[in-house]
Amino acid sequence: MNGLKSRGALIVFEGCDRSGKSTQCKLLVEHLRSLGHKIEHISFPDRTTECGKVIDAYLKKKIDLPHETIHLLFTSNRWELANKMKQLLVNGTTLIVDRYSYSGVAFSTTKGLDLEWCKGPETGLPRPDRVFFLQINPTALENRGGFGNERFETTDFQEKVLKIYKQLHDDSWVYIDAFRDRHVILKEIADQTLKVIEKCKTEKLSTLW
Ligand code: DGP
Repeated sequence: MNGLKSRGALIVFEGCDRSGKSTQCKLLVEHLRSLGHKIEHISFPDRTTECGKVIDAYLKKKIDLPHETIHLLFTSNRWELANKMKQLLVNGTTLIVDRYSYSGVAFSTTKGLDLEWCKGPETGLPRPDRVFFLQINPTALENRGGFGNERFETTDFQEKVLKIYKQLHDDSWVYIDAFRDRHVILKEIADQTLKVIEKCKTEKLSTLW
């Protein structure tokens, strides 16, 4: 050891709505805990915080807000949890996070905001050690069920979001074919996550972007 305390890994799941992110997060959390790892599961947006309650009302179409305002609220929602995330990471807990800044930028850019402007307020948030991007053809999403009445839950919108996501990938990203059996997907993701956890132990946490 070089004197650094082992830190946890920041693992993020991204992908279009209904691509299976929440299911894979849950399965991965259970799997890693069963192996004895210290794991916390976080989902964005976290609808329980002060910003989260407004976001929830917006997504359920109870209120309307300018694109810029809701963008900044989604970002603030991540900042509300940023200190807690850093503390957990430096204390050796691995975080499995369902959506992150990439969703923030992809959804707002799809609505017409400038991509670089959208990235601005995300600057300084902890940088993921690995992003698993669950790939599925948005037209196949319609058959998965669960497309409800919330904002953005249309195939047309999701196809546009997908194009922006692809502009955001960096070397932390891995594309996962999400149109397979959930346990096959889990095995691929879990094998990679275990390697990332090992590699991060002695690496300093960095920040976006
Ligand atoms: P979810 O709870 O993961 O189903 O997300 C709810 C919806 O909000 C979904 O359509 C994706 C969208 N969303 C998630 N994060 C963000 C964000 O940071 N910014 C924007 N504009 N939309 C987001």
